[in-house]
Amino acid sequence: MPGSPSLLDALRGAVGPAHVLTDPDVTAGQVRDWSGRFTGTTPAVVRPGSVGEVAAVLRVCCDAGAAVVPQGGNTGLVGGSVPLHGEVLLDLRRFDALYPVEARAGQVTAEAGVTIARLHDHARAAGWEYGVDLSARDSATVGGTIATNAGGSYVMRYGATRRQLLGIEAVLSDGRVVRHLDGLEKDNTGYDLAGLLCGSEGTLAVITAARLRLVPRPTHVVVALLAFDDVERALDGVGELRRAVDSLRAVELFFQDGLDLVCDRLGLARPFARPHRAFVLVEAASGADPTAELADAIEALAGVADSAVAADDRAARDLWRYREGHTEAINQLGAPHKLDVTLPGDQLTAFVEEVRDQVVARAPSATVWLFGHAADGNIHVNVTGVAPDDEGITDTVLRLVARRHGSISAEHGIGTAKRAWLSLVRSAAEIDAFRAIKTALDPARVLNPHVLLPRDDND
Ligand code: FAD
Ligand code: 2HG
Ligand code: ZN
Repeated sequence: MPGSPSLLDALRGAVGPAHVLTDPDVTAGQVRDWSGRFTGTTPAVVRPGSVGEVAAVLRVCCDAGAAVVPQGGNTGLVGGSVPLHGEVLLDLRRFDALYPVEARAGQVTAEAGVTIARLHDHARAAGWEYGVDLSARDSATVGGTIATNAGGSYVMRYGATRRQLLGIEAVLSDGRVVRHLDGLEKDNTGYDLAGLLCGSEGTLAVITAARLRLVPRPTHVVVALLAFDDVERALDGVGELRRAVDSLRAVELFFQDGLDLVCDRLGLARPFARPHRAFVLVEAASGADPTAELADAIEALAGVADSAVAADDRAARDLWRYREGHTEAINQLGAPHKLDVTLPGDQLTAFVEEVRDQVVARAPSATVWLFGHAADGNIHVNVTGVAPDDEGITDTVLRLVARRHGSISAEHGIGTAKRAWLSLVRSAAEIDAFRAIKTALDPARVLNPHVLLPRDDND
């Protein structure tokens, strides 16, 4: 039984008493998610330090009928990394080994608990770069970003996490280990287990290490912020920049209300003298200076009301802060509802106009914040001023998205927050196939049994 002395004793036997934490004051930060919307309880946070220890913990939990939630940096935003049903919490951060960059192949092997910031530093020191970046980089881990197939700001150029993944080491729910870390670019030997585990949100296996592809480190990076007084013009500008600027690697979008909030909450100066309707932040990166190419493309755009180009790294970081500061600034207003959606390009403007109206029509106390990765059609809809358990907000937003043929998760995953809506975008046959995979790899439903798949009779 979860929490029983025999379970705790067996867990202590598996990883050593120092790595089984039961004091609620000590585990408080790990049972609550980053946004503050989801809080659970756990009999124990367990911190294995080797593949053998992960296997032992899973066998103990399997025998005791105790479910397990794997956790990395706990920056996930869909309630998938916290024990909402009293599960054992498996903290993977002791898996922190980072191996030398393999220069011939442009690859590296990293353990699951390595943070994305550390991975970046490591790759850069060897003249390479890791193609996934996100503002949670100081906490988010290799394992967590694989489990969620994290996106971030450079997807338009390098793809999401799955595209970086060449191999994986993981522990299955019965304790058996799958390991395929040789990093062969060409390797057609059966099912792509790494690709399957990527985006599986801790429901199929515990990821312990990965072989990752690196990209050449650009020597020149230019960042610019463009202001528009019309959303359609801003989005047309995104398409035009993608066509004209080869070296583009990020195109981000936000609005005046979000910019005001970020400036007020984080104490930043406003970038322009007067307010504008929409802002597009662009980053170009290359082995040759892309400044002239970017400046020419901006000059040719219709509807640019104002612009700022960063003259150095510090100024570039300051411009990024206006975009990356949104999550932190919004959280200061209270636990938000977060819906990370993608829309087809021709639906974005209409969606941006209607989603605010429809959410406020449903919940008059709500404030809607919109920002996102414009090049990917990925809008982050954040809603504050409503109760954390008001599921009508999720329902309103996700139904609008489905009606416009979008996706209900661009990059954060389904977690517990959106599992009831998966059938809006996945057919019964697809969900049956998901369940068959889950049952094959985790028949005892030990791993994150309340995440991703819609509720069924076993819940
Ligand atoms: P956790 O939050 O600990 O876990 C996330 C999920 O993965 C859970 O379901 C968990 O059970 C599972 N999991 C974790 N580790 C393992 C493992 N080793 N094996 C198996 N399952 C595991 N996401 C984006 O995609 N793009 C962004 O731009 C982005 N920006 C963000 C900015 C901020 C400020 C914050 C707070 C979050 C942001 N996120 C973003 C969301 C989050 O950072 C990502 O989902 C990230 O991939 C989570 O990594 P983590 O290590 O924190 O995982
Ligand atoms: C981002 O793009 C992250 O900044 C977080 O995906 C989005 O806070 C959010 O909703
Ligand atoms: Zn994002």
